[in-house]
Amino acid sequence: MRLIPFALLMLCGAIQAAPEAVSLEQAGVLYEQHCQSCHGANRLGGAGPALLPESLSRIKPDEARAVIHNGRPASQMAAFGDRLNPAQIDALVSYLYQPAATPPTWSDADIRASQRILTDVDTLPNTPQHSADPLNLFVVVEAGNHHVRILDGDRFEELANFQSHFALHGGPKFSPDGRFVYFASRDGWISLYDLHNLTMIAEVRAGLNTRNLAVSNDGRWVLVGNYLPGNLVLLDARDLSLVKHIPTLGADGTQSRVSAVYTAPPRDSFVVALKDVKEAWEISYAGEPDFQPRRIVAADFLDDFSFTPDYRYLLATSRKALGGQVIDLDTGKAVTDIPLPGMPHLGSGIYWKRGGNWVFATPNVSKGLISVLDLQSWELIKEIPTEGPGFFMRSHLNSPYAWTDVFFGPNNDAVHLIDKQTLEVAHTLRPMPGKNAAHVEFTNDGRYALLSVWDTDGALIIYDARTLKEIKRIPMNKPSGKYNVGNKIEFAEGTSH
Ligand code: DHE
Repeated sequence: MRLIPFALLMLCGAIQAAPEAVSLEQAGVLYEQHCQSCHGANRLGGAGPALLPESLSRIKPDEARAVIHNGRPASQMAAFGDRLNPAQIDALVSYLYQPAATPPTWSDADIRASQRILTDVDTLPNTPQHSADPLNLFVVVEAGNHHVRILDGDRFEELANFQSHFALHGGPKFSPDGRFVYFASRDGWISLYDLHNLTMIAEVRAGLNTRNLAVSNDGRWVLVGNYLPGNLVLLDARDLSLVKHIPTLGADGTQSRVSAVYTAPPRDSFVVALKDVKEAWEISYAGEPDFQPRRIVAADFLDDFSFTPDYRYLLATSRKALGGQVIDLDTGKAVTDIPLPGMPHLGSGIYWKRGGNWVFATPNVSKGLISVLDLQSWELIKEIPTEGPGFFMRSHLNSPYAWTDVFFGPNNDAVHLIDKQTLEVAHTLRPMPGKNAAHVEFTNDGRYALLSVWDTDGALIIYDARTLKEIKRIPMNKPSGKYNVGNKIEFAEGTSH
């Protein structure tokens, strides 16, 4: 046997230790070996979330690298740092951010095959099987561990706590009687939960990347707006079975993603904003609907939007010029541009009566100010400076204050309470100094306000909405949105749509 000199062995070791560049093709093989069993063939998702560029748009590559290396606490995502070298992890991250070689599809057959009926709703009692007021329940999304908690809004005690699909986003929506709640996850899963019986009824994957959903105010239909594939998916609200998908093609045939879809109760219609063509759609569900969209030509591409209290006008975020635009849903005409220069988060905008007039206020995600508009003249009447850009805003008919967070920047532990008449910041709370305070919702009578401290060691904090005294603190892992059943089904003043 030929002996290999010791120095040569050492050199071989050094060469082996230095990770070689890994091609994207090799990374694809690594994906199949290590990731596919959880994240699905073609990265479409499975027990773990989808890993398409659209699904990863909110995660920076460095974070993705760290998650592959270290795993994700409180989840099934294992650490791969001992099995994959840094070059392999880098290549895997690059691979995940690449569009799939064959563009992913999600057909009607895929939607139908994904539907699961978990409980036969016809076998369940149709009265609340708990002692809490069904119109004062709270649905709380605990984003840090992908759970949902149902709270009794009188005693602030937990009635149920269950796992959700990965990354619920947007407000859950309710059946008109408040019995059923519908959730959408970013990965396109729609879930139907029975609040009377505290049990899950059905789920279906309506798309690969979803924006949000709306429920018709007659309780019959669920309309889901998707980014991937860009379309609308209409479901039967009883069991989430597919009725049909509605392609979102502009008048010139251009395929578009959906920015958002909401219900406009007095109009018996869904209103849809399209992201890639300059159109808003109104889809009536009155009578025996054919769900043919009525096209409204917009002055610009539309992002998120809100309504005036009578649902006649739509206030939409516009990417150009002044930042906002108003569309008259009756005439189908663009009315005016509105000066909203700070990237308004209009879905979080709220309205109230100031003196005798309706005003509308919205946080802005790129500037630390609240824009307040007069809804009669469309004039910007005030820009209220805040300690940083905000995301959410809430009030209640019985509250003198509009509560708004400072979601971004070093002061994200602050929450401002704006006096709805003087339009001045009346109070600033710091519920847990150094931790992000965000998103408020009121009890149905407006007496208490529930606030999230959006942190792994966070909490849901309940305030007396008048004295601002803390009533209770419930520890939670990144509680995000919370939704009061009564406020939601009444489409109450001060809450989101
Ligand atoms: Fe949201 C609502 C869009 C990022 C948490 N968000 C909405 C809605 C839209 C929207 C259109 C209204 C849907 C509804 O309620 O039916 N959100 C967007 C974005 O375009 C944006 C900026 C980028 C994106 O990647 O989607 C964005 N949103 C976020 C977050 O980073 C947040 C803070 C954390 C998360 O969960 O992703 C977030 N969005 C929320 C919440 C609501 C929401 C909690 C519901 C608010 C409510 O009170 O109704």
